[in-house]
Amino acid sequence: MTIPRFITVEGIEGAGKTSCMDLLERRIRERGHQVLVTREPGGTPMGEDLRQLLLGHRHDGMADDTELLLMFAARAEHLHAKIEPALAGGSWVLCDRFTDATYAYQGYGRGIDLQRIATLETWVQGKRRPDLTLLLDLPVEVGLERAGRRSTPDRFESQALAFFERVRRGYLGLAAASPGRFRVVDAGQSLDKVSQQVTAAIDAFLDQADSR
Ligand code: Z5A
Repeated sequence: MTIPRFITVEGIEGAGKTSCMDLLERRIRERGHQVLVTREPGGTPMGEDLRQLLLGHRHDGMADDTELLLMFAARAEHLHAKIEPALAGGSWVLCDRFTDATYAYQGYGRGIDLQRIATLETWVQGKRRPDLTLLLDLPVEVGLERAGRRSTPDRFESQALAFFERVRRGYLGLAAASPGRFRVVDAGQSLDKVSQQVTAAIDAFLDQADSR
């Protein structure tokens, strides 16, 4: 029997993915499991190079299809070099963003046909899908305000508010379409309250996995 061990974290900018990832990693390790912590775009030397191309301002006018294909190129390498070997070796995998981000940003945000994304998803991933996805949901203005406090905006953070509204709605639509896989966390609350929701979600998932 295959044990579900592939967990992803999603959300708009400033949703609090960093603290959520730390908490998830801790809870998984406390149960005695090995866990690979990784991110997209990135996770491999080539993926991190592609991340710089995608997030930096050197290619501000990049075509939407180029952006989409680079996301999947980085993902193909990531699956091949890290994710699949880790899962095959019995490790859990905790990934900061995955293909739901492609649907949300390139699909709902940029307006690329979702069917084209689905075709690439099957091509690159075969049957591989996350087993659990935590969606940190919060109002766009709150997320951007939190993210903006930190640094100069990257190529995505420079998008207009309406773009992020579409991304947020896209994420919520994806979660509604796959309620068995998604847990939606109200990330607009205090860090303590967000942590409580994340803890409840991962503990329930670990209980289920450990009882198999
Ligand atoms: N992207 C894409 O378009 N398509 C794809 O397929 C993939 C990705 C995979 C990089 O992702 C970009 O790639 C991303 C989508 C695109 N777009 N952007 N930008 P990323 O995940 O690396 O970048 P990010 O979303 O910008 O990460 P982020 O801004 O670091 O978000 P975060 O990790 O969710 O935020 P955080 O660092 O955890 O928190 C932000 C600040 O808020 C920080 O100061 C915290 O201390 C504070 N914070 C967090 N939680 C709270 C609460 N609850 N209350 C108060 N303050 C808080």
